[in-house]
Amino acid sequence: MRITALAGGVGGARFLRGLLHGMATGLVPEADVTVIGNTGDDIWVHGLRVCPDLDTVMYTLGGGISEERGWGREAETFTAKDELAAYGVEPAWFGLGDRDIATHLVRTQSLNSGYALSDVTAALCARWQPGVTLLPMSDQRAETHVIVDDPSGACDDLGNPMQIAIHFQEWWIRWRASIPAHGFTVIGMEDARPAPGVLEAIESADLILFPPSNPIVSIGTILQVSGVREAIIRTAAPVIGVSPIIGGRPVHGMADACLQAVGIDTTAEAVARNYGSDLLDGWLVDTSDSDVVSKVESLGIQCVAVPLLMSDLDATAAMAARAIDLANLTRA
Ligand code: FO1
Repeated sequence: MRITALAGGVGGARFLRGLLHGMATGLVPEADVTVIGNTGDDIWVHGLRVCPDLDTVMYTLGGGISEERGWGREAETFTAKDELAAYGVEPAWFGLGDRDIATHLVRTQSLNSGYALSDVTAALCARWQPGVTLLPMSDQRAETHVIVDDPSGACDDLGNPMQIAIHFQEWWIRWRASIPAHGFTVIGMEDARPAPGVLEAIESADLILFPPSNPIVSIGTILQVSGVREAIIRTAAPVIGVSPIIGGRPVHGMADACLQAVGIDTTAEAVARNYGSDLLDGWLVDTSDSDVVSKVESLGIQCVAVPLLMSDLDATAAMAARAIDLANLTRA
């Protein structure tokens, strides 16, 4: 069986770890898994190319992730970051870990030598052996920016706050998504093409999964890459999503801030509606949201309420098993 998953950072990576655990324990049938990773979060920092969502998937599945943070390396130190701050070098707000720097050095040198991001990602994965084929959504640079009121308080001559675009990482890390976002724009998306293997992974899949990643800035960004949404709509394979919202709250990260920015309610139903029945065949919601099952089904998306808290590997594997059950149901 071939499974293709679109994934962002922490939530998506942890779900995929559960999926692989389910395969290892027989709870889930064996499958070749391809992950299409979001690269909209990527950023140049101190001359290094950082790919947060690709690295989070690679480290989480490869056993190098910091469980405490959900990103970056375990047993990490931040000596270089402190030294940079001592020089007054910006951005001081970006947490560049000493071990993590090795990944960015290898990536940056390879990119500067002319290798494509997809080649570099494959080379990095040769070390980490994540157990999946990890593809960037695109080899072209496409970086999510957030439209915010200028944090300096600058206003136009009518007294309205000036709006500026800041890099997603600055909004996410420096401001903790606390300054209201008026929207997102992925700079470079117009020239971004699916990376080699991306469309093939969608077209050859027996099952397509949307893990509980951020539906706007992670999976939503991947869907903006030309041809990706159309390929998913065209495929005969079931497309099953897992709600990242439980009981009106995001499980990881600050998806609520992203949903509010684009005028989508922070509910399991609203996220399913936003994806739409042209994309989704099935949608898993948490048992605490079982009241939305009929509303989601009225959208033409089959819906099941199951425990969605990824409290441990077995619980997450059980979620993956229910996603596969739902896929079989939608095939019927
Ligand atoms: N997230 C933070 O909240 N603070 C950080 O300083 C930070 C640094 C960082 C460095 C490398 C990396 O791969 C991820 C990092 N993240 C940090 C997480 C990252 O901002 C988010 O995980 C994704 O961009 C959103 O999924």
